[in-house]
Amino acid sequence: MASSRVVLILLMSMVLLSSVSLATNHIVGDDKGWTVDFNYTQWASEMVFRVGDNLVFNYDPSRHNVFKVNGTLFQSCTFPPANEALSTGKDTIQLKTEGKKWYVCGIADHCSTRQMKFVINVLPEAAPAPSPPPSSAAHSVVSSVFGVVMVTIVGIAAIFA
Ligand SMILES: *[C@@H]1O[C@H](CO)[C@@H](O)[C@H](O)[C@H]1NC(C)=O
Ligand SMILES: *[C@@H]1O[C@H](CO)[C@@H](O)[C@H](O)[C@H]1NC(C)=O
Ligand SMILES: [Cu+2]
Repeated sequence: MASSRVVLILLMSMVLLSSVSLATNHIVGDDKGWTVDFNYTQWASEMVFRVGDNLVFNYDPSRHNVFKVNGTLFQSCTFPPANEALSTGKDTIQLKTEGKKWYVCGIADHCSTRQMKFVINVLPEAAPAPSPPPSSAAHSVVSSVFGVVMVTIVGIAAIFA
């Protein structure tokens, strides 16, 4: 009796949480970070990028930088002006629009021969269940807060059930 109620509550919580859009932080290169001779093409092929997600570049700023480029510059490993590089060593880029985005390192031959380049395809924000509403920051916050509040209420109900 008690345990079937707990299972039901867990299922309800999962349904609620699945309708909440959560932004993901994609750590480029995972534990390796942004460095030479890591296959970022492979890394990027293993994940789904959505509007609202973040790309996080962790690297040694004395050795690497980050340029967002277009497809033409990407193919030829040519770079925008140096002052347009990200170069703090810990750069977060929010993915604000759908479509292809290209990233390279602009130092030495890291793009052309050391694999410091990758392309991603950003998909629309995960739509909350029934009708896909226009995406806005306010909406995500409201639905997140709603989900958390509901799960909390359900959890409290479980304790007193
Ligand atoms: C990186 O991974 C991709 C996808 O798995 C593969 O096609 C490519 O050959 C790899 N590049 C290198 C230099 O190993
Ligand atoms: C890519 O950017 C370069 C430099 O800003 C520009 O000259 C070129 O036309 C762009 N190519 C495309 C396909 O947008
Ligand atoms: Cu580099």
